[in-house]
Amino acid sequence: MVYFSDVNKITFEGKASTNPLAFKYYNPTQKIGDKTMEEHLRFAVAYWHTFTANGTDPFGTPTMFRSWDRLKGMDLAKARLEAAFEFFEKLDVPYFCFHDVDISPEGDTLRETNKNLDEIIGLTKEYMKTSKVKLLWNTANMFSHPRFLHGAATSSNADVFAYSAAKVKKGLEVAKELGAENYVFWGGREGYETLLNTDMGLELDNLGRFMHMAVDYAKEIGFDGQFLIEPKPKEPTTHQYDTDVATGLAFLHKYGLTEHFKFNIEANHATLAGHTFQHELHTARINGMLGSVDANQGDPLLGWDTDEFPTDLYSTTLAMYEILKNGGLGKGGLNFDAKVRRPSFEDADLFYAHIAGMDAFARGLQVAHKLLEDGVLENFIDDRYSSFKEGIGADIVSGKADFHSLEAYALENDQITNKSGRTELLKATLNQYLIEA
Ligand code: XUL
Ligand code: CO
Repeated sequence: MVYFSDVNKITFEGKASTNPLAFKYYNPTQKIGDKTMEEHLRFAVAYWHTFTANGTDPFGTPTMFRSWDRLKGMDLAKARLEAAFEFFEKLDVPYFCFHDVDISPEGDTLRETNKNLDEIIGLTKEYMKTSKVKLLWNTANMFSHPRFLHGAATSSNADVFAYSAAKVKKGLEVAKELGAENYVFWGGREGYETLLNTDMGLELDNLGRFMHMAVDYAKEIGFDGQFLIEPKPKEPTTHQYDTDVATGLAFLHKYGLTEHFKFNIEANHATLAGHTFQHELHTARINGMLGSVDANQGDPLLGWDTDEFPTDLYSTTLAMYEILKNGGLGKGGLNFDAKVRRPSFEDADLFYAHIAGMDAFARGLQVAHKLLEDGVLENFIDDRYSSFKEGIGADIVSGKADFHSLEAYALENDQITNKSGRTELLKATLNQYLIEA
């Protein structure tokens, strides 16, 4: 059946278009440098926000009633899947992402849950045969069900650790079956509320053990997708263990896991951690750990994870700048971990929201490419650090200098001159590029 009968395939019409159901900047076949926009951006639709969310918030009941919502259980899951593939094709996205429970209902037992999942994954595989859409990543939801109230791999209850292992084992089998390019670990309730009842050392050791088991099992079944950790500082727990990229890196180093993981950076998680989106992408990039992106944005006035569609050009431009500097995202992509606002309850809003996000990143890509082509920031930064290219600076970088030679140098050169950092000039130049590039 057809679910979005009012919408035809979304095409690129260019910036002069007034058609709300058309791309103004995202032109999948347009080349930017050596790759097409589609290859650079690798957009993915998030199953949970687009096909299962219903507008519920802590103060109100659902506002969104989709045509498939009249069904229940497996019938609902099957209808959603059909609607999802229609949506992917009309939006012309190359990827999608899901949690196990978004795509298939939980049963009364783990056996029944797995049986449901097998049936839905079989159907998904059929749809994927005739569609160009591929699985960017899947993951296990180990935060919604009450059994996870103390966490999953960091629960105080070993039975929950075992259950979680079974969920991720199944998730990796699904990833292999559907040819997922990545597998994501967002530590939904891996954290704590109070140290009055928490053995943080044991919980983190257990998380390290859990990740090693996952790595071993992926190897055993021959799943060669990229493992991704998605940092977030808080919500739902007060202290999420994978706080930000730097904290995640320390965890991976401590438990000897760095070679098996990269990061999935979410914009709204970055800002919740008190960082910019660019900071998190940059930190991952300079450590060779930038894997994928959950493309959304937060509301600077609200202190929680609002998961809005990304429309802030400043942020998408600087994000694409980091991604281009990274040489692309490899197996990763830009997943819209974003939901339409509660009053945007009509089906058409799902399209408008994705078009807004895709155009914002396409434009960001164009501007970032031009900035790099012209060496605007590169040349400035290169010059700013030029003192490390010769003389005493070169000695510092090469390891030739020590405190003795540096003291001798400083005693002869204590009349230091500095150069301006030119923050305002650079911001004005960035604005020029945003407006005109
Ligand atoms: C939650 C979040 C998740 C992960 C996948 O804040 O971002 O949806 O992306 O579990
Ligand atoms: Co996310």
